[in-house]
Amino acid sequence: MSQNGQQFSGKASSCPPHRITSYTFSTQPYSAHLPAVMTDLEKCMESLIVIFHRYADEDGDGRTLTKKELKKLVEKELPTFLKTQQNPKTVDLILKDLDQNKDDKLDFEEFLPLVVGLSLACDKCYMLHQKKGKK
Ligand SMILES: [Ca+2]
Ligand SMILES: [Ca+2]
Repeated sequence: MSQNGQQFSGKASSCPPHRITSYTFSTQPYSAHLPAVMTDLEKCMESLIVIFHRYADEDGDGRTLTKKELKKLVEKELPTFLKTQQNPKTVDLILKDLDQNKDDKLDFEEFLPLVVGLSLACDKCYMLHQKKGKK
């Protein structure tokens, strides 16, 4: 792992203003004392990171997803989402949409809105489903 506090703080300063800056994030607690039992949410966060790097590491640069890596990630990890998209250029559109610094790659911060957006959509379905169930 090449993650360290210094790298993170260097990156944070270049963050667009809409990103979270009001908290102090440190990579220390998680790498220093991994809890014996992780909560569900912690497991989700870990999964996100692990999955991102599983695909991002393929070209030797684990910090970013190239279009090829992103395509593979979406195909393998989000097949249902991909099926609902009729557009064969879906991956191009995702990349164009999320690539804030226009380097044709997605770093982890740029990748997260995809997961957040899909989670929001899923939550709406979940709520609808629950409402239907109650009736
Ligand atoms: Ca990569
Ligand atoms: Ca980028």
